[in-house]
Amino acid sequence: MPQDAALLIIDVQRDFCPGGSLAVPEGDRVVPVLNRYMELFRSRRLPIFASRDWHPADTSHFSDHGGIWPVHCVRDSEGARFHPDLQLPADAIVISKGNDPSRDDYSAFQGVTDSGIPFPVVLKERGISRLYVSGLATDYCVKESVLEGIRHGLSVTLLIDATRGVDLHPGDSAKAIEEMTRAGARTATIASLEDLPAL
Ligand code: VGL
Ligand code: ZN
Repeated sequence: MPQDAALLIIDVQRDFCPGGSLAVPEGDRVVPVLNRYMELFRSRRLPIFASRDWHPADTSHFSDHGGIWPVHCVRDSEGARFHPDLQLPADAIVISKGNDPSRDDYSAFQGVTDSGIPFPVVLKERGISRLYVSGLATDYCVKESVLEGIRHGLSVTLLIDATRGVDLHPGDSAKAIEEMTRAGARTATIASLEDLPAL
């Protein structure tokens, strides 16, 4: 069975879910289906990465410092925690991004592991060439991560039943999906993957 695939779950954190400070409409709806994706990847012994937005309090990403967003996912805060129902396995690899106070860092490829290893380096070390991308938000971090993955030469599949968008402007998420597929991303759902003998 090929071992070059991995699951990437983007930013399924409290602040991006209903009740959070930058709530994505229906953001929490991705959680049950992501639990199924994680089960599937675990059963095939494929790695699971979970990125998190992890900002300092005084970043230019926030509107009180010149950016466009309300304060969200300040590192170590309650709002920055993963959704409580997301069943991340103990060996999931957490990727933190947005640490730099002068950059937005929408893409998980700008992130680092707990020991400071850049995400692209971890992918290379593990021989991962195919990424299955999911999470929040479709029109920002998911889109940027998918496009950057393709630029890095990876084969990227967007899990369309496990992503939701901000839609700051109506239609942004639909446009983002179009842009990702035009760039070469494939799409899949849990049913289509569960039916495959190997990912
Ligand atoms: C995100 C807006 C601001 C995301 C992060 O994770 O998509 N969106 N910061
Ligand atoms: Zn952010």
